[in-house]
Amino acid sequence: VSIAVNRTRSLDQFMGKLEALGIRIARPGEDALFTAEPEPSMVPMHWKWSELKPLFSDLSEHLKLTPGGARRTLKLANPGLPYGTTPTFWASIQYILPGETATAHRHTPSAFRFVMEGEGCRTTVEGENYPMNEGDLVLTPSWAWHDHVHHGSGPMIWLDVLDISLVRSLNSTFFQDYHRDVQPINQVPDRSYRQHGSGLLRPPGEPSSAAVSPLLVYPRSVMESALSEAEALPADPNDDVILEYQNPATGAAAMLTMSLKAQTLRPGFRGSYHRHTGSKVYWVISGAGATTVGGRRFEWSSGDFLAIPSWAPHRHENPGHESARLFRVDDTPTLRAFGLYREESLPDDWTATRDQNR
Ligand code: GTQ
Ligand code: FE2
Repeated sequence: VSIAVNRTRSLDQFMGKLEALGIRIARPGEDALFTAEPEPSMVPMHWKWSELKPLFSDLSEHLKLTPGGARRTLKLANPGLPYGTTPTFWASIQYILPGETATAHRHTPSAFRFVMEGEGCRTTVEGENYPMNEGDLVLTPSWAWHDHVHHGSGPMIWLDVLDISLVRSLNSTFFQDYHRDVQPINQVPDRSYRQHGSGLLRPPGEPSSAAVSPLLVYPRSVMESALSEAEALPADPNDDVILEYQNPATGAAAMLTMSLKAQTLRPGFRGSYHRHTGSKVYWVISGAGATTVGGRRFEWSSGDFLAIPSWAPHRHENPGHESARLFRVDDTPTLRAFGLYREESLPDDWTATRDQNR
């Protein structure tokens, strides 16, 4: 809805006066306050593992890990955004070599790591020390001290995601370096897992009232057995077999701003077209398949990343003969917190009935 404003000299003078006062009025031809539907500037992206993997040897030449909290990462950038993989988060791939240390620091953006390749690295979060092995998820809550120390024998590669575009747009970034390279490790080094790791039983007493998950690590074996149990449930029409990593104390998403999910697309699965508000990134744990976003079909395989903007119609398929497993991060907890989450299913022929301007 645009307001008719006649452009005259007296209007130009009036607007000049307003500008000096820090005031604006509707101007001829300017963008309306509202769009009928989300019109994201973020574009769908597909990063292929075959193109990413060869970058790491050059990256480690150019970027040395030094004290001061630096990290060696490839950041997945979106050409439609000035900052971030999506409007709410940055996804990066962290690469760390045997003997290296990513020194201790803390920041208000929350983070998680999902281990892609390698073994033998350990991360310390608020004094709790956890191994990082393939398929493990480790949380770094807001303002928690964290460092990563690699004593293994080969390179380690993991997915890091921080809700940093959201925190930055809210002007709420704080950062501190720890006074030493690494934190001392607590007497019980993996307390959160020992207390809450079963997800079924916990030490007696009042449940934790904190909204932040009391559990810092979600091992691969638990994710895999939960997904295989879920295969006997009715399939999800969009996502086949899908589970969300939860805060075991509340049943809510494991993080406040982002939802982390693991899913299996069984052979022959063809999902429905649908769309929802909020942005998401997939990492292909194993297998291969295809996702159509808008009118574009992305054929992905093990190790690839896919980013899908808000409200873009999309559907997943696994035309092959083996299961595909995906890890996904989206910002639905943020959207839900503000009452902005919406989703809808679309008919298979939605392209025939709707504008094709995506
Ligand atoms: O490992 O602490 O990808 O602080 C970006 C910022 C990783 C980390 C990133 C970070 C980290
Ligand atoms: Fe960090």
